Amino acid sequence: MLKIGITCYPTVGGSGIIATELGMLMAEQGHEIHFITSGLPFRLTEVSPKIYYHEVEVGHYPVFQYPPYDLALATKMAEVIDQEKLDILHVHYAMPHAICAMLARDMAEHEVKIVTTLHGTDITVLGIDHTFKKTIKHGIEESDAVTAVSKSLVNQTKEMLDIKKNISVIYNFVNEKEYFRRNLPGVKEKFGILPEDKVLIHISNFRKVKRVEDVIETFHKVEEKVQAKLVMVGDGPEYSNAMQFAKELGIADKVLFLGKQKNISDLLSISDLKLLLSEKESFGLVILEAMACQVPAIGTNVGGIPEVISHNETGYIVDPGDTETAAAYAVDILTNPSLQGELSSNALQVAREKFHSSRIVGQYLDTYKELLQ
Ligand code: GMT
Repeated sequence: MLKIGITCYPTVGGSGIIATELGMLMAEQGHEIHFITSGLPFRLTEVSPKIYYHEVEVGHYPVFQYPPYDLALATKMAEVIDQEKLDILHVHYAMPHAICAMLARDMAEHEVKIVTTLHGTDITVLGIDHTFKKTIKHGIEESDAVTAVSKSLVNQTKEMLDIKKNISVIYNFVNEKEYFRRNLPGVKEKFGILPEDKVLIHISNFRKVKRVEDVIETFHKVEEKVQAKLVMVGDGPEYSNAMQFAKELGIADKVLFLGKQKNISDLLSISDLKLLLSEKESFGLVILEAMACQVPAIGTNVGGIPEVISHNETGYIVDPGDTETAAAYAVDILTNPSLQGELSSNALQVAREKFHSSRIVGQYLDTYKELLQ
């Protein structure tokens, strides 16, 4: 039985989901899990005697121009390492969590090993900002073990930050108890979707990198040939531009903007096709969530997406911005039930084999055990 500290961004986002689900699954196996975060991780739904939550509180003293969150986190990490005698402190995101963990390791008396998981935006966005380049590189090089969620992210990290240290690939996973296709009669109707409408779905935080306008443009080309609706889930900076764009194209009545939603697997269960047309994506957890619900996906040829979608087997890969090809593939899938059936069952099989939670959790546990030998 290991004692494991976990730090992640507790708000909505793939990295927070992975960190929390990982903690809950390891707790089920008898490990003791200590979440050290600024807020209760939003996916932490399980009540378990093996799961503890240590909140990082930042005092607001008038003398500080900016609240020192990073130092408060490092202090809390050091306290938990010593009080709970942690074996492992697993941080998700190098910035700033790996750096805080280094400081905590220095301050603590009890010996702990630091594992850092890279999720993407810390490298693809912050890594190119010179202010943080050295800090991120230091956090990675001084971690006892580093993992990344795709081969593409490993290569990108090594190249951009000139890192020689070994970074292992541990893919993302989904909680199979939550993500499976349900038979939900009546749900389509509740959203004003006709039973015969095909449903395309996009889920993201609507950042610029997600290219949500391409999703809408692709859908526009699809709905000219196929009776369909587009369900847009999530919220973020591009949300209102996306709504405006759908209006300009005259398809506002066919695009449902649902904002942030909790029951993603219910929405996936009424969907026929997932679109993720980002310009940067280290993995694309939403694709895997779709695959687990038997929804094939069309994704772009960037980052880790081609490691998640097998072209021609579980969906299709297109170049970023190529909405013409994306739409042509979508029409193929939506008008050919046997193709759709084949892609859907392949998607489920790959989600259950290559990305099965027990396999991935096992790989993280092996990483910890290797460090503790
Ligand atoms: O994509 C985002 O903006 C959110 C970010 C996060 O913190 O969750 O996602 C990153 O981590 C996910 C979990 O590993 C990956 O599935 C996403 O591909 C990755 N996003 C990017 O690389 C842009």
